[in-house]
Amino acid sequence: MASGTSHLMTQRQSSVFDELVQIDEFFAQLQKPSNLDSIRTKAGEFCKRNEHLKIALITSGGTTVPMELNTVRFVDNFSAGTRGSASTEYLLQTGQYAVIFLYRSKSLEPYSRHFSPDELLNQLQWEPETDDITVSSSFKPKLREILKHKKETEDRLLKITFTTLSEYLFTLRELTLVLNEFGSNTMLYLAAAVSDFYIPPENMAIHKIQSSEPLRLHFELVPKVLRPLVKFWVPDAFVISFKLETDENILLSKARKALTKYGHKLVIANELNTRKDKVTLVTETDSEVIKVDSQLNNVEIEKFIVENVVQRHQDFITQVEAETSTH
Ligand code: 9Z3
Repeated sequence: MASGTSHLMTQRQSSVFDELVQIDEFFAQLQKPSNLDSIRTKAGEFCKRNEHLKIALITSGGTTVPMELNTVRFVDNFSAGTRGSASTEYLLQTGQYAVIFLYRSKSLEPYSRHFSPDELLNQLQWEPETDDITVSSSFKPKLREILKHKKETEDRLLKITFTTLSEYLFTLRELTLVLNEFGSNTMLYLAAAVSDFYIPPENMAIHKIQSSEPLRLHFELVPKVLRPLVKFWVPDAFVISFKLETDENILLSKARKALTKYGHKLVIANELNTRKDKVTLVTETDSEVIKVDSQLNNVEIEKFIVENVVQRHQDFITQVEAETSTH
């Protein structure tokens, strides 16, 4: 009996060890971004400055997967960054959070997402006589509202960009080193659409692939970093992941599977074409649907998602505090 148990323990320990080695090996073969130290310093200072608040890391937008080391071509995905940028605004507006917004370069950002550069230009008039620039009066209420929110929250927002899959993964890991210090006060809201596939640098063409013949590419699976993230990088944080499918029939079962596999608190399940109108919040014990008619009512579903997760995070903190005070 005793030897059976110790054998089991050894097996379990070795599988955790194997997993860590596998993740380390995966990172070791990727090109490390050169700005990680400065990101860590900036994030550390930002969190210190805001330690009277809860801290959220919101990821947003899609990662690229390069096809060549000297990259001309890459594989990308659909994500516009609406979910992440809108959620960041609503979370900041609660007044309870400082937010690190880790987003795909050139995807949507809080506040500026409300208009394209062209829309903004069309609302400005240059007066040749006075050389003055004026803003259309019909546009002023909307602009005023956005500028007001931007000003009220700018000290609590830190924006960091990524483009490639490896930039995203390295930066995410680096940020968790900072966030881990803040324990259950930290919320991770992982809305970025991160590639599941990549070409290992050792298998990648060095130069632009020539178009002299048809092309067949082989992608390897990206190891699931959510597992070490939940288990080792930020074990005390409130972690929320998103699950995206195009087949509604498998969405909830996949979301539940993710929850069991990674052991975090909440999976927000969405289907590609209805993602602006419906999400399902899946926990270990139940599920809750949030539904809006975004077109008809001019509302954003992120407002309700954020209200919901803020409450869940608070309940989590209260529970952790109660548990620590009884031990
Ligand atoms: C999401 O599911 C996000 O809600 C969207 C938001 C990417 C759909 P947009 O940026 O879209 O507003 O246009 N994010 C996570 C997608 C994802 O890749 N999840 C992985 C999966 O489903 C798990 S980590 O396997």
